[in-house]
Amino acid sequence: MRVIVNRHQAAHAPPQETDNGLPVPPWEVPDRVAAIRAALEVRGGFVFEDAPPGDADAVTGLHDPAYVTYLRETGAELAKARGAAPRFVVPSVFPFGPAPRVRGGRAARGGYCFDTFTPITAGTYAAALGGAAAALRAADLVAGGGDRAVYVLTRPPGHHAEKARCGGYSYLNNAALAADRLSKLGPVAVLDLDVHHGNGTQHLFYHRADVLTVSVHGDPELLFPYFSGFEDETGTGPGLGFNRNLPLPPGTGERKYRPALETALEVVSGFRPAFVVVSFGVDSHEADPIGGFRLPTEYFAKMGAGVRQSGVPVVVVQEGGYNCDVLGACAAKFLGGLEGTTGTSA
Ligand code: SP5
Ligand code: ZN
Repeated sequence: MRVIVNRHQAAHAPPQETDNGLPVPPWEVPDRVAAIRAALEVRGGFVFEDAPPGDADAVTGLHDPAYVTYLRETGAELAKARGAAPRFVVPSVFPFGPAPRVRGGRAARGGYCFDTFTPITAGTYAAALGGAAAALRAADLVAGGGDRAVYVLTRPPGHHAEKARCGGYSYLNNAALAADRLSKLGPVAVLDLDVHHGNGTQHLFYHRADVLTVSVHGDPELLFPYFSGFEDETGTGPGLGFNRNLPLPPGTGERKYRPALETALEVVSGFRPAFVVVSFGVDSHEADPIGGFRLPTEYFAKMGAGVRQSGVPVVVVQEGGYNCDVLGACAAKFLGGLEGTTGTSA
């Protein structure tokens, strides 16, 4: 299987995230990608390819051009920082209300971001754009018919990023960009298996019938992103009926996950997609520090095998997963199941 690598991923390495107002060490770190790559190299059968150079014009079809400019220019400003000047920006205010005014940088920080977990650094734009380029390259490979499955090994993640807002460690929505490109060729299903709801992906396609979005995740009443991912969110306008959320309680293990995944896969198959894009997270693993689910490593092979049953070309995009000791094994299991080289049916 081909693995498209984002060579710029390590340029994004915020020194902290902010949780309930307190600075804490970041969970979303460059070592995550290194750990996965090392495990895939040991297992063998993967061909690693660098993504082509990123291109802002390739992301502004889905993302707001002004937001993309904001990411680029904020990073360029931070690159000039000297001495005691801050090395990242994070919002302190979130412009809300009937007519929020966003005149300057401090308001823009909160206008273009929905949480305090997602700092912008000097290297964020390069890393995020590299991930987008990797996802688009993977889409082109499966579109070309030569590859049945391509894995996008990247960070920062993407599935929480909306049209004009970062959040949840996500800046550009890699999976959504791949899905949007593939949607020019036929119907696309996005299956989100990260433990957190893919609110950004849902948001980007909520009004569209040509891209189905299906997500299995922790109940947002109790888990990030808290404001999105409930069962009654089903799409709007022409997109009504083309969004499906399957929230599950904290502590979910294989017994509760399996029927939800089966339902998700049935919904995907019923849509008769030409392509499937998987937002893949390992934060549903029992050893993840923030997910709260209890899936064992072996189960990831069954997840991959389940996706294989769709029978259509698949782009797998790496999203979350924060225990570097298990990331590689789980990714290898999932991709093995997807290829049909390991695992049994879900
Ligand atoms: C892509 C992705 O997985 N984004 C997830 C963003 C979650 N951010 C909130 C993290 C809050 C961590 N709280 C720590 C509790 C530790 N027991
Ligand atoms: Zn996640």
